[in-house]
Amino acid sequence: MTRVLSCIQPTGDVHLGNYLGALRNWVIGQHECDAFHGIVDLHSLTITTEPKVVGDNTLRLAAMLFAVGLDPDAATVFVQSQVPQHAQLGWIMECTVSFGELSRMTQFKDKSARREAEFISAGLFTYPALQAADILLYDTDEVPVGEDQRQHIEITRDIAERFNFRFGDTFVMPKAVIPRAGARVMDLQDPTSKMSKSATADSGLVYLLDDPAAVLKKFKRAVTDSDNEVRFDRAEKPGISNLLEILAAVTGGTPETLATQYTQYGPLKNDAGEAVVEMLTPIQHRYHELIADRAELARLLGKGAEKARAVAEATYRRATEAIGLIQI
Ligand code: ATP
Ligand code: LTN
Repeated sequence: MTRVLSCIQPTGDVHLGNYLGALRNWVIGQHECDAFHGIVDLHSLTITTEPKVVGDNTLRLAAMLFAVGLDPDAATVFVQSQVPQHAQLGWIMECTVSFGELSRMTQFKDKSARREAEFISAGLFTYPALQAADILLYDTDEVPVGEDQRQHIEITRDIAERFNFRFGDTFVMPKAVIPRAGARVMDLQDPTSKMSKSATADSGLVYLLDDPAAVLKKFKRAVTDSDNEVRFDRAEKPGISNLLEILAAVTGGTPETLATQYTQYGPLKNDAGEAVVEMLTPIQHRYHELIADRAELARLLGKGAEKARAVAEATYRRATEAIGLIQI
C-alpha cells in the first residue's frame, strides 16, 4: 500500500480552509493508503520564544485531528518530538545538504526577510534538512503538498540521492503529489485571497472552534458585490462564488446547480452559514470531549508514537549502518 506522509505545524488554530482543503481529505485517505500524519512541533521551534505555547498548540491540534475523524487504528497520528529519530536523522541530513543548496530555498529567503528586525534562528535556515528527515524516516512514497512546498520535496530527493550514492541504497525516493482537488476556500472579507491563518483580520476566517453565532455572523457579513445576481463566476463574482463553493463542499452539491436555487444574497449567506454550523457541531463536540480528557488524548498519541517509532527506528538504524557508525 502506498505510504503517504503529511505534516502540519502546530501554529495557529485550524480554519475552514484547512478542513475543506486538507483535513477532510486526510480522513478519506486513511482508508485508501498507509497514512502517516505528523504534528511537527520541532519545526515550530524555529520561531518559538515562549514556554508552554508549542505544547498547548500541539495538544489542541491533535485533539482536532481526532475530532475531524482521523482514526488511530487506521492512520498513524504522531508528534514529531515523540520520535527522537527525527532530530537524530535531521543532523545527518544537515551533513548531507550543502550551505549553497539551503541558501537557495525560497521559503527561507521569504521568512527571513519578513523577520528582518527579529531573531532569525539557524533552525529556520536548516529547516529543510529536518523536513527531509521527516519524510525519509518513513520510507514515504508520496508527500501531498501545496506548490509552496515543492522545493522542499525536491531538496529531500537530492539529499536522498546523495546519501544513497555515498553510502549505498538506504532511502526510498519520495515524490510530491498535489492532493486531490479539495475546495479552495477564500477569505470571507477578501474573497480574492485564500482563507489563511496569516491573514491580518479574523473576521474573514471561520475557525473550526468558532461558536455557531460567530460563524453565522461571519457569513452574514461576508463581502459580496452589489449587482444582486446569484451566479457562479470566480472572476466576476468572487464573494458569491466562494459562498457557493463552501456550500457545495459542505452539502455535496455543485456550485453551479446551487446558484440556480437562489435569487438573493441573504438566503445564500444564511444557508452557507447554517450548513457550516451543522458540519462543525459534532466536530466541536468531540474536540471538547477530547481536550478535557488528557489521558485519552495521551493514549491516542501514544499509539501513534509507537507505530511511528517502530518505522523510524528501523530506517534510522539502516542509515547509521550504511554510514558505518558503530552499533552496540
Ligand atoms: P499559512 O497562512 O501560515 O500558510 P494556512 O492557514 O494557509 O497557513 P497551512 O498550515 O499552510 O495553512 O496549510 C495546512 C493545509 O491546509 C495545507 O494542506 C493547505 O493546502 C490547506 N489549506 C490552507 N488554507 C486553505 C484554503 N484557504 N483553502 C483550501 N485549503 C487550504
Ligand atoms: N514545511 C512544511 C511542514 C512540514 C512537512 C514535513 C510537510 C514539515 N515536515 C514533511 C510535508 C512533509 C510547511 O511549512 N507546511
